Amino acid sequence: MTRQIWKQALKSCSIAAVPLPALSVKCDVGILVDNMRQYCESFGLDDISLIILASQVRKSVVELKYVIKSPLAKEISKEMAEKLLAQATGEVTYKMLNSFLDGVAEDAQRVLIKALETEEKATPFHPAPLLHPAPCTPSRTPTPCPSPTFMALKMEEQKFIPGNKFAKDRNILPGVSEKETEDIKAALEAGDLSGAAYVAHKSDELLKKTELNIAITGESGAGKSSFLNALRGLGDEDKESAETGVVETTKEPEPYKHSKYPNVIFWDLPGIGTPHFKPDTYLEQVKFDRYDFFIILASERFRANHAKLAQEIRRMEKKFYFVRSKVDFDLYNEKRKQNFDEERTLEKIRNDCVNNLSREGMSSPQVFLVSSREFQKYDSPKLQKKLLKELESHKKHIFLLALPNLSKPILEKKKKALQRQIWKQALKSCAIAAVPLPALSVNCDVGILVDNMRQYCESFGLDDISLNALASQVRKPVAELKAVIKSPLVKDISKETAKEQLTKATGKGLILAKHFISMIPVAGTIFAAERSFTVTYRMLNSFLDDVAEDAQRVLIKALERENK
Ligand SMILES: Nc1nc2c(ncn2[C@@H]2O[C@H](COP(=O)(O)OP(=O)(O)OP(=O)(O)O)[C@@H](O)[C@H]2O)c(=O)[nH]1
Ligand SMILES: [Mg+2]
Repeated sequence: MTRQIWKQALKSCSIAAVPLPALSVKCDVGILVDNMRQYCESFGLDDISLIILASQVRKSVVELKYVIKSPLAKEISKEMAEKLLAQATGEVTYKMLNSFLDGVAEDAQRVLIKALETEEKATPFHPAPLLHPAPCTPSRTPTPCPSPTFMALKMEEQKFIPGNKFAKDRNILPGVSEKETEDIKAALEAGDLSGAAYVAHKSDELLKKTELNIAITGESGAGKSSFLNALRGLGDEDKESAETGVVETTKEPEPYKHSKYPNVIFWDLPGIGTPHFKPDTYLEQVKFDRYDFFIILASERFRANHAKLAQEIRRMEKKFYFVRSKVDFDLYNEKRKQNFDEERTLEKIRNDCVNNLSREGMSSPQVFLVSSREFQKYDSPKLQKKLLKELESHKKHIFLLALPNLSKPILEKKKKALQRQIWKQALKSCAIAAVPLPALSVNCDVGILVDNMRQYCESFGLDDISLNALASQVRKPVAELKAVIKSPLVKDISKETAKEQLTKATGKGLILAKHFISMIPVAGTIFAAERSFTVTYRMLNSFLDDVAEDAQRVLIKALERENK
């Protein structure tokens, strides 16, 4: 029955609606009366049903009627419906506070992210050559370079499940201990953004501990495993190297540690587009979303699979380098042509990659031309330097990507707790010392709204004191943090601001109601219909609640035994 209320409310507000000036509501009270009666009857609260019930349980009808709080079906009149409508006001204020609270919660999220993100600057890491084997020198099977966590997981899983070898779930912050995660959560719960930032911003430590998983992906045979070996300074025949071959070789993602930074892990992925790894299932099979950064490797032509991989990475808001492999092979083939020019050929390949990626919507794609056979030539030195230089910012990026996973549920929870109080506040504002705001057709005490708006801001840490503390914590000008806040700041919240917010809420309500009202002829203005819709909807809803409770009480009363 609840599901039908909106239809009935609409019917009452549109067809043959009559203005009720005292309530600023237009509706057909007759339709409401019919519905109220129908609710009573369908719950057995009409005279006939009550007489039958009374005789069934051998009690007097009067005794049963005594526990009914709603009017009986035959007593329901137009006057009674109007009285209940008058009780169902306060809806516009309710919406306004709700949407304002949404804005504040989003602001808190943005401020925290802004506070923690850093400009890209020279790396504090000291670039070291990658060209020597990793200190960890594992055997080729089963896992080339297992870290303790990988080993633990490896032992757990006898059977290979692709992508299952990750050390931890990505729902917790990378590089942050459990204790630190709890501290961040507690600070967020207390609306202490600067406290949360303090823990998260001890970033030197954090960055050392943050694990960066770099996936090397591309089509089968593109030279991914060979490229990884070259990057680690190994030949294809070395004991610790990844297996390479002329047929499909890598059948599951394998981790290999960075030679200098153990928390940087390269993942040699199987190739996309073979019968084992069809394009449609590849991303899921290799658990593509679990890697932090990507190197797409392509030999020969730019293909649809490369576009698919690039698009997916962009969709995840992650980054990649595009490596065009086996350029030695291309040059060898081109050499046979009479007007061969090595530089021009390389430029042609590079431009082709950049153009194809740009066509896919990638802005300033990073393209490197390499040969694993002649790894010191072409763009490999540039690629290695760039990778080392950007390690910190890649790590920071994954930290910021993970942060909302932690903070969102907490801020949501906080918001919900405040939300539960809104109806009381809306009522207070509409009842005690309410003042008419003719321009909005709303009666309320704007002062109460102002108090609430300020309280929301403060409890989310968006007041001046908290913002200053946060700014000094993260060493950024407070203006930079304030720039991302869309709601008014605490000190700027005035009665005027509250009125502006009320106006916005009225607008929002109209859009929602228009959707329904557009389906049937509307009497009067859309605004009046929308307002009437919400008010009558509420009234019918609470009336139905009462009737349902009454029915419950009657039934209990009918069945209970008197203690004689
Ligand atoms: N000429 C030349 N050949 C290369 C280069 N890189 C790889 N190859 C050869 O290409 C073939 C495939 O190389 P892999 O490294 O196994 O390719 P992959 O992408 O790992 O293949 P899958 O594991 O099947 O996905 C091997 O025969 C390599 O020797 C290169 O830079 N130049
Ligand atoms: Mg391979």
